[in-house]
Amino acid sequence: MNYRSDIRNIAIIAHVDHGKTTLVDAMLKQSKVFRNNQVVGELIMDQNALEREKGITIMAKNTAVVYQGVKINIIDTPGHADFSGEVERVVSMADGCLLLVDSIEGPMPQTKFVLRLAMEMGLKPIVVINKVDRRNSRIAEVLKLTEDLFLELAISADQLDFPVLYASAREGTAVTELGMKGKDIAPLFECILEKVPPPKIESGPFQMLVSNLDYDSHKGKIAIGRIWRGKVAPHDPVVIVGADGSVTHYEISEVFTYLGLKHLNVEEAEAGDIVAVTGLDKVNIGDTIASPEQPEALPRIEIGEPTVEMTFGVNTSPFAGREGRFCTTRQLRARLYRELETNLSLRVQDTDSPDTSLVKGRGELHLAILIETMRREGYEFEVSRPEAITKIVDGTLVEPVEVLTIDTKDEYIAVLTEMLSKRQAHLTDMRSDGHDNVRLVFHVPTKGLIGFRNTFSTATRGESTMNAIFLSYEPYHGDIISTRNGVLAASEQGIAVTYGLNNAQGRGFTFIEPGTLVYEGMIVGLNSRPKDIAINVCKEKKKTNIRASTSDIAIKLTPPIQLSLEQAIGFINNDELVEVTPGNIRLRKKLLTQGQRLRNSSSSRRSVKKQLI
Ligand SMILES: Nc1nc2c(ncn2[C@@H]2O[C@H](COP(=O)(O)OP(=O)(O)OP(=O)(O)O)[C@@H](O)[C@H]2O)c(=O)[nH]1
Ligand SMILES: [Mg+2]
Repeated sequence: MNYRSDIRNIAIIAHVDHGKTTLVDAMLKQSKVFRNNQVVGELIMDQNALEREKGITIMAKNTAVVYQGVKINIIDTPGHADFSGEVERVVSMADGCLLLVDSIEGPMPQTKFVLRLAMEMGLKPIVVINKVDRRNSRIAEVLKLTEDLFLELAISADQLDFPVLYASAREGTAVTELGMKGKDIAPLFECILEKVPPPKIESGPFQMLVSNLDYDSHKGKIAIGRIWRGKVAPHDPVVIVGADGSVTHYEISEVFTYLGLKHLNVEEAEAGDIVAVTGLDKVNIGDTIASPEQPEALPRIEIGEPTVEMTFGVNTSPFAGREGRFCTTRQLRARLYRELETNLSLRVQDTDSPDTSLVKGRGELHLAILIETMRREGYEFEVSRPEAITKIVDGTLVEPVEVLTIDTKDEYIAVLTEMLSKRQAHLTDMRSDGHDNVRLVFHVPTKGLIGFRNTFSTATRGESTMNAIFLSYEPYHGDIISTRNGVLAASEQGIAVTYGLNNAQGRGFTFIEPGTLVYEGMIVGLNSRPKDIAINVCKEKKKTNIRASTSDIAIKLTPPIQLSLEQAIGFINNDELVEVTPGNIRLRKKLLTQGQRLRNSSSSRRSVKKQLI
């Protein structure tokens, strides 16, 4: 077996926000892949608009730098648990990983998840304790906790022998000994060159596993992956071995490798390298591209199952078709099925209704990102409340349960514990740092977490963080009764005015500004009581000839609560929908008129009575 000493392949893995993308910035900047006057900014790899807005990585991406003549292929991965499928998809390309751990937060549940994955793949780990510049960092303790995690997860003894670096990704420095003054990121490069094994090369006919897909309007589909065997060059004949074992013949158009943010056209690429190839319009992630001489498939990538589902349906509101470019069932279905090509942990299923598809993902955020992406592309549709996915295992109904980690202040312990116990959570750990900060760990069914983030932020005044990650399937714990109040639903179509909204504010909170177009059954606010009520927010003040003493006093409305998309999908109940268009996010009752809603509730009461008899 030969090795390629001129290449190293590494994946950067960690819990969300521990500084992976910032560390990639530091590596790119130091390796001078940019022109001197090029303005590159921060979080360079987070190029997607939603990534930039939310400040998180959503998709795994490749880049590369050259250090002392050695090319280091780098795979940046997302840390949010909802995007774990991205990590599962790409780690097999690497031989080593940088496990980042925040110097204050320490190892988190997602740190454990990604480290386990890396261990199973046999990657050589390098631990990077990051953000050592932060005041209050507790480096020694965090290192000890990280070592404990390795003891728990290591599969072989040599995995316990890992180097540790201390970095400030933001300042672009890393050192090998605590207390040393950091100068640059070179110690990290040195460590990668020394400790990460160079890729093995198998000689023989070409073979590559497709780990990612990209699109280019001129070049078409771009298949990205690692070459495991042989070489590839433009115009080579190849076959694609598909999921069902089918073999399709193609010719490669172009071959690219990575350097910084550039794709470099190359004449030839060889085993051990990570490349992008074009010309294969039917290729999918997980397929093997191979020489026709030896068309053998590599093991397909295994991706964890989705845990939440919601329906995506054609927009049925009275305003349907006004704002979207793509509004039909056919366009919506085609878009959802296209998403499956790259979004591996997503599932789409047809339902009894031809206008509605069931979409399953790894969490509320996973689905919310898809909804936001589609709405920006010009799609218009309606979605239902997310539900946890239950299934029957050995005759028993089971549901997903998650580990919820909350970092908060002592004063919020009581309120959080009470809120969560209503959601069937139980506390499994509580640690205080003696300075008013506390970490609470709960086990909670996924259904109990839906919509929890909204109430969590309000209850802790935005001063706390929460992270949840799938733990296991457990026997169904029973339904959770919604504790949300009723809604204020518009009673007729028109334009909301101050007078009408002021009346609504007498009943609860409102969600819309004066001047907003509303339709009957659209949710315009939250009632302060449990029942829904219909209210006419378009009602103007009656004009009279008599001058009342108060008539000159202008009505001052309380500013409305404006729900973001994620808040909206966490807010609605089962008999409600979120209408999503490029211009608006509206909440609505499924049944629009009050008459329909009353009939429905009395008929459902009758059917319950019947069951009881
Ligand atoms: N003080 C300090 N802040 C840092 C450091 N590294 C990263 N940060 C900050 O931490 C935040 C998260 O950094 P990212 O690089 O986006 O983290 P990430 O791990 O890529 O996050 P995801 O991709 O969403 O999982 C940003 O505000 C960074 O500026 C560091 O070394 N010191
Ligand atoms: Mg990132």
